[in-house]
Amino acid sequence: MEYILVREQYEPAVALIQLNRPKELNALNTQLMQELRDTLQQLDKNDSVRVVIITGNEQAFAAGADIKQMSDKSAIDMLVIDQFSTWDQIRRIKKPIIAAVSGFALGGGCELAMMCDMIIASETAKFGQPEIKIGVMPGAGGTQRLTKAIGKAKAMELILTGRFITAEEAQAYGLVNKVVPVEMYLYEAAQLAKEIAQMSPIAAQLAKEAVNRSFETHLDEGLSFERKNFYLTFASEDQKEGMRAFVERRKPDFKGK
Ligand code: DAK
Repeated sequence: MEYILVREQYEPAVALIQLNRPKELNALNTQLMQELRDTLQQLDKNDSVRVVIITGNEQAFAAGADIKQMSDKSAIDMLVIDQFSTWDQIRRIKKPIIAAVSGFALGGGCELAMMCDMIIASETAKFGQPEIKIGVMPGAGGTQRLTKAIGKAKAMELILTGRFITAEEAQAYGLVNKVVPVEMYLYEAAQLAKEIAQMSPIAAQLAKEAVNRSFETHLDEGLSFERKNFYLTFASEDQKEGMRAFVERRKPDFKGK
């Protein structure tokens, strides 16, 4: 791996992926995205990992897709390169993913953060979809996910002006879960990850899938999908253990079975 660093047991059952192109503010080139996809797919299959954190560095989560790599491409070049398949594969990761964001989360960087399940931000984080300033528009879900997250008026403003919002604004609009001082954002993300890692990984996976369905389908279909996955949790030993532990007033010991 050239552009990402991986710590498989950053905390017990919590893996950390660090985007690592600091000189380019973690601009997401094709290779970085492929490395990220491959790593996430491996961690998804690794039973000793239950939650993944994706982070950058203090200066940048990611300042967008690599503009230098894209700048001279034609529409057909972009079609043939088909970067969407990599992004789609990342979207299908089953384990919970937390983005720990400091500094710039712009364009594809903001879209990557929004593809994660939750965002913990440092006070210095800046979010935006500035693609319009370079003559394009969001291409990896920004028009959809930002609109669902913060509503039409604000999403339209950010996407049509390319303005950035601060971490505090992002929290007020519902884009991020929590804002903390810069020395704390990774710690805070790890605390959240550790809490989730104690839950049944089966229930967590099914619940993540069902929450995501609410974005992707109409309510009727989402509810029936949620119901089916809810029933399916009852096929797991973890459901028995979890409910039994509650009744017996002790901590559950989830085995992922
Ligand atoms: N791409 C390539 N290099 C970048 C970059 C980017 N997005 N952002 C920054 N860099 C590089 C700079 O070129 C500079 O490199 P050198 O010139 O030193 O070699 C270095 O990082 C430091 O940047 P600055 O010198 O500009 O630093 P400043 O602090 O002055 O400014 C900034 C920071 C973040 C405001 C500025 O760098 C900036 O505006 N960056 C571009 C932000 C942006 O427009 N982002 C959106 C890019 S378009 C797709 C999936 C996704 C996408 C498209 C398709 N498919 C699946 C098909 C997404 C598209 C985008 O994200």
